[in-house]
Amino acid sequence: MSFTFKNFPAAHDDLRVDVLSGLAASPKSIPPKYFYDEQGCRLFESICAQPEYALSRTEQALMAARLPDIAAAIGPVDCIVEPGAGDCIKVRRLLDALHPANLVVLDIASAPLAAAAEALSRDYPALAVTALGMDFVHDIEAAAPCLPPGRRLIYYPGSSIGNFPPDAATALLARFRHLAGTEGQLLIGFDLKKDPQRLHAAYNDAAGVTAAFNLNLLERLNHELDADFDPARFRHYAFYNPTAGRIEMHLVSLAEQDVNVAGQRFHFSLGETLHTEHSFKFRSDEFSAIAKSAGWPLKAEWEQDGFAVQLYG
Ligand code: AVI
Repeated sequence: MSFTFKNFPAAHDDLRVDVLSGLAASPKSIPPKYFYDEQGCRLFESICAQPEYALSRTEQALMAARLPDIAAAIGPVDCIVEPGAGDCIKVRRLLDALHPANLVVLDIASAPLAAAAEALSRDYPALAVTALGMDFVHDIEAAAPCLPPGRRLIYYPGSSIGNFPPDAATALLARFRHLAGTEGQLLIGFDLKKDPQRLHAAYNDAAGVTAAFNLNLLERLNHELDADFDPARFRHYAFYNPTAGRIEMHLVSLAEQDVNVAGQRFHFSLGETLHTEHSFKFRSDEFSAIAKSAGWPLKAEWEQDGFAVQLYG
């Protein structure tokens, strides 16, 4: 068993700077990556178990059903690289099918990543596992020296790409292209455009878990930035914007109110929204055009019940 962990201090992940500038902007916004404190990670897991939010279940069902085809299309690989690997569970299916010699997992939440990757390395004694705690969106170049030579597969499941605006998504895919090297491939999962009612329900589950996930951001700011948000004076507001092809999540102010954050005061008008997330949905041809502009030619694709997995390289 071989396990290596390296932590890269997050130069671009300053909660205080991002939140203060987002609250000073008009309209107000906070980047969605800040949802994922410990409680946010727990709530996201719970979202994935809600009947209305089929995205993760559908992707895993597709991967299970089509794994032999997917593995055959990928062919032999020496190294799987998973940015945003989190609990390192999804990649196990690919390890079992592809038997690479190396796995490199990256995540900004370095402590949980290290624990999950070390546990995984115990279950795969022949695999060399490297865990890199880093903000891969900005600092992915730092991962390059940690990758072994040979055929690399970048694995980016879960429709995480949908949480980036189109320009940022293209830029991230281009960085993946560079990291993968000349023989590299990309296996990516994303949510497809579908009946807006289904999309609306997925982000407005009856049990209120997505609402709790959204409002937890305010609790996080109260704890970590000495803020005084009253979550009862904000409401979760998520809807599908068909023109932009995305779910928009906001927190709506239910009152005229002032809030203090890290020693600065911000005014919210009644009905004003704090924008917290975009979740873009794609047609498969739309997505392959974006990937192509980032240097990735499409090799194969699979679809199931409103979700797509595409292979590039
Ligand atoms: C992580 N990401 C793909 C989720 C999504 O669907 O955009 C985050 C999420 N937000 C609300 N529910 C789930």
